[in-house]
Amino acid sequence: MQDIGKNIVGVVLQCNNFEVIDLGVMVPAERILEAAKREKAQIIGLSGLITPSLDEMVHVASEMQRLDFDLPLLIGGATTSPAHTAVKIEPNYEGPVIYVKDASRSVGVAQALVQESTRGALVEKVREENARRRELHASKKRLAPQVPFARAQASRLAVEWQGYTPPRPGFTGTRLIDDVSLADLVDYIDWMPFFNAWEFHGKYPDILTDKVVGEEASKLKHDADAMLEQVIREGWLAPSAVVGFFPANSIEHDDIRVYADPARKQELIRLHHLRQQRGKQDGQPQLCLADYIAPADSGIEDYIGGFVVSAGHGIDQHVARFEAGHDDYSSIMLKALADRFAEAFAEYLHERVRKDLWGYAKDEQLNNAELIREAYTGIRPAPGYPACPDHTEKALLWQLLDAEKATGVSLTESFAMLPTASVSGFYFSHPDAKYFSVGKIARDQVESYAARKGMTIEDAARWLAPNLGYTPGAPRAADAA
Ligand code: B12
Repeated sequence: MQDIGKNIVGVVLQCNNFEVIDLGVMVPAERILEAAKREKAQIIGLSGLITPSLDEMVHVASEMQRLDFDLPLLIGGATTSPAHTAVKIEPNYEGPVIYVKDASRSVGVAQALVQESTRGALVEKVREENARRRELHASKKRLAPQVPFARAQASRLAVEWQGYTPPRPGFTGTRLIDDVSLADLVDYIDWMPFFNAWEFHGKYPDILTDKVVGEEASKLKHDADAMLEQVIREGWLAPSAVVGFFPANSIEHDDIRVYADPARKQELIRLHHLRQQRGKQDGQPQLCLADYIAPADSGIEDYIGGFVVSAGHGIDQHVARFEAGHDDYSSIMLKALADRFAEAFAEYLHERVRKDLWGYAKDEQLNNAELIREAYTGIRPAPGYPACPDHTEKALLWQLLDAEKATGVSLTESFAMLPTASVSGFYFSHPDAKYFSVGKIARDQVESYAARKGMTIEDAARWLAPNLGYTPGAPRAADAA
């Protein structure tokens, strides 16, 4: 698995005379700590792209404590945060635990840590900051009242179902999408995240003419275009995708029953969703994705879709080639392009779904900028994103689409997808469907969710950790009300 953030930090540190030993991704704590001892490391760094890695970081910290390590532990990556580092990781390890926001800052931090004269002051400062964050965190929870789950369900989105006929997809079941080439996807690329990966911030294409960084950004784009052209010409990456549509209805407000048969007699799979519980102004609904699917008792025949796309097949051999030649720039460039192709594929396929495969927006005419602005009907939320933050639902999506067999994309134990340059999600067609963030949820919803999923409450709380509006294990009376 290729995590660009981690690669970039490695390269930046190497450029500043640090020797970096990159152990790869999803490396068990045991191997990390063995390697640190063997190589006489001065610092251990962990990178986390999706939420399940956050838990693993806590585990690594506890193991460092158990095995009497005293090395500094650096924490970085897209889902990590100063708060998580201070509240969840540091309490498990007496050595220094330091959150580093981006690659450029990692150099100053690493330099300060390896020098006796500066180490003490930095460690002291970070300890104080972490303690302050923990205090802030503890006080904040009491300021975030949540609506009881039953009340949140009662104030769900009031969709006018009577008189509404959900669009019927062009087919039900799954379909392999094997007629798409990389060249078809180029126009769907959103370039801004590509520039973000290289630490350029602003808007695309304005960034190319920016007074300060324009020249550098243009050079980067020029190199990207050259590699893009070669990747397409020589077929370095093999796109693969599967899409499926199924008869479905929401049940008990928050779950979605997917039927095995058009007569809707037999349940194939039940998908579970989470509902917003934050207090809102009168009349504002507490949203849940299941609100966008007609309830079973309405008698209305609704549908849900799902997809998995990947642009990562074939990448490993080229990355290995670049790495063997110590060409980190090309290696990171290729990974960044593969990620762009994966996102572009998701965008392309969604358009094809709207216009043809599901076919509810046959006359839609949107350009790339409008696509990026999501000015279309219906949504494609991805498990792990804010509207459906539970990564474990990917297991059900995979089952529904027989996704591994169809696309070669597999799920790791922590529900990361391999190859990395892959995106998966659900399709909702209802015109009211919007992206939203579930945000913090209360204990009553986690209990209900665990029961609905057949999980223990502890397991559900662990997977939903970033969304918990209470401290698991603390007395119920301490929950915000
Ligand atoms: C690009 C991107 C992707 C790419 C892949 C990225 C990759 N290869 O690394 C693609 C399109 C494939 C993708 C897919 C998915 N993504 Co995504 N993705 C992003 C996005 C937009 C940017 C991440 C990125 O590459 N940034 C650029 C790099 C350079 O930055 P970085 O990782 O933060 O690293 C920097 C620093 O953090 C730091 N750093 C990093 N590591 C370390 C380590 C140390 C020791 C130090 C000191 C510093 C450090 O230095 C780096 C350089 O400055 C983020 C949102 C965001 N804005 O962060 C979502 C995000 C990471 N994705 C997310 C999700 C959910 C997914 C999917 C699960 C969605 C899905 N169901 O399909 C999949 C998972 C893919 C998989 N293989 O499992 C969520 C994760 C949230 C969560 N709760 O888990 C995010 C945060 C979006 C969101 N707001 O919800 N994604």
